[in-house]
Amino acid sequence: MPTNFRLITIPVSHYSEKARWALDYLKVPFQELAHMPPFHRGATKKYGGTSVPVLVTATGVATDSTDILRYLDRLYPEKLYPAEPELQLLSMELENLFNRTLGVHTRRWGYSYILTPKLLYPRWTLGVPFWEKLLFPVIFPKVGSIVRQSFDITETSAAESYQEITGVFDRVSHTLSDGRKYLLGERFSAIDITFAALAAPILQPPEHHIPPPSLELMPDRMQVDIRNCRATPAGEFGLRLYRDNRYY
Ligand SMILES: N[C@@H](CCC(=O)N[C@@H](CS)C(=O)NCC(=O)O)C(=O)O
Repeated sequence: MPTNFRLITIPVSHYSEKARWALDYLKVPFQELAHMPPFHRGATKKYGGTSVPVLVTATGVATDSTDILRYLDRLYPEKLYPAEPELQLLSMELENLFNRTLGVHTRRWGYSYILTPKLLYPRWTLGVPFWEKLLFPVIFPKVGSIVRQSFDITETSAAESYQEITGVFDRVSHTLSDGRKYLLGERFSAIDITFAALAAPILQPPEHHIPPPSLELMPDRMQVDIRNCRATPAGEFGLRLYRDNRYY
């Protein structure tokens, strides 16, 4: 069994949270190496990664959150992915939908509201080296504008991304409408982790490792979107997963 697991993250990154959750769930001891943008680039580059999370072990490196979950699934007896052929299709369809649509749009929606030094500081600096923290005020103007550009943050981006998010939530609510406990049936899986971790920016679960501020401190429209998403069956499900299945 490889030892010395290290997970390179950006504290607020929900794809990092997906990998962190899988490691915690499997009770794998690991060291988190959190970095503030753009310093994550230096940390990931030497392992061939361009984004976070990156998992480094004594025997290998995984530079994508889904690759990390698949790697852990191969390594440990407790299974994250279903073995049943009849579940493979739904598993793949939902995983792709969450990775490619939900994660992309919860991030764009979130950054549309929180791209201010005050709101971003705790989300980018929790657990990072102290000298990165010190540099936050210096790098924020430049990195903030790169984030604005690369995620296409505009006057209308929050509303556009909210539409995409509600489309995914509808799909999840529909899947759960037959009374199943988890997305693939009665057993908790990587697909549940992927949904809840990537939905976390718009659900703001109290159990998240970055404790959410009270809703009243958030911009008004952001509060409305969070309350609306929380009230859906998919939203209640994501919050329940954090309450019942997010072990630290
Ligand atoms: N497909 C990747 C996506 C990861 C991703 O988008 N990570 C973002 C943080 S949430 C990131 O590293 N952004 C900074 C960058 O790309 O330099 C995965 O699932 O690991």
